[in-house]
Amino acid sequence: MRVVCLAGGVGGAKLAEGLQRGLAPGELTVIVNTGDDLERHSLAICPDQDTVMYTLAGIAGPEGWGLAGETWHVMGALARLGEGTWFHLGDKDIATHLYRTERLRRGERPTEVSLGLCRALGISSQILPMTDESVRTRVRTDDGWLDFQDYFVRLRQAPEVRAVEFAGIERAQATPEVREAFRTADAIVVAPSNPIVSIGPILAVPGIVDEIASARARGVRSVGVSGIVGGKALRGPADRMLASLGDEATALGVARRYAAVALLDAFVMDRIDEALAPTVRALGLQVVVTDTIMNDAAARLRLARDVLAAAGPAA
Ligand code: FO1
Repeated sequence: MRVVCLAGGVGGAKLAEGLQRGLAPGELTVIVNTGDDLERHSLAICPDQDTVMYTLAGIAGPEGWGLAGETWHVMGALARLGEGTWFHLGDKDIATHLYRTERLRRGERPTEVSLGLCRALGISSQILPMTDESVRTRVRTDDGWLDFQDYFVRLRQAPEVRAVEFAGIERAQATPEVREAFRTADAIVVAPSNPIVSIGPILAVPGIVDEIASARARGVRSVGVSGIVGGKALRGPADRMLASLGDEATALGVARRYAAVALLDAFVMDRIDEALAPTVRALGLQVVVTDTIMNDAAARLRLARDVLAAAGPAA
């Protein structure tokens, strides 16, 4: 069963890891958000791609991003030189950014670099950037526009978000690899990532929504998972962002966003939100109510199996 999973950072990576374990090697393709990408210390950094990559390789750090067993000597040395070190890059993680930056400078496409990293780390799944063109998520706060990582890491998501833009999106294109993944998919999964700044940029890449619509027209089922549980984001600022952008900060608010772009056949939400199920069903979605909190490897695999069951022909 070939599965295409759309994902952002930590939450998406956990479900992707469950899917990878529930599928045969090579059956999973993860399309990752690149709107969070940035350049720091002259290095090309792709946080969501790397979070998914390290998680699928079983080497992710304790916070879910970065690497396990890190040391921070380079950051310490940069701080002594007076450089800003608010974006923490571990010593081993820096090797990934050196590898990527070098290959991009030589003219490789971001997709080729990502596939090279997956091979080097022995990952059986493919991780594809949503596009090879540069797209940068920016958020408008009461103090003006901010680059995404300025808002997310440096300011710890404290400001209210009044608007979001994906700079460069109009010049972006779905890559041949992304198109091929949708054309050969048996199921599409939308991970429990932030619907606005993780899944939003992927859906905004010209061509991607059309590929999803074509896949669904040939009978491929598309299943989304809510990252809002009991009115709270499992991680990050999705709940506050939904509210400040005028949506309901619940699983229903997430379902409404996806229903507005006719993205899904089925929606998976937590047992705690069961009372919202009839309203979500009224949007035309099949609803699966289950445990969605992925605290350990067993929970990731269990949720992945529920999602795959909802995506299967018998659902
Ligand atoms: N998140 C943080 O909260 N603080 C950091 O210093 C930080 C550094 C970092 C370095 C490399 C990387 O791949 C990810 C990193 N992240 C960090 C996570 C990341 O920026 C966010 O979780 C995502 O962009 C949101 O999906």
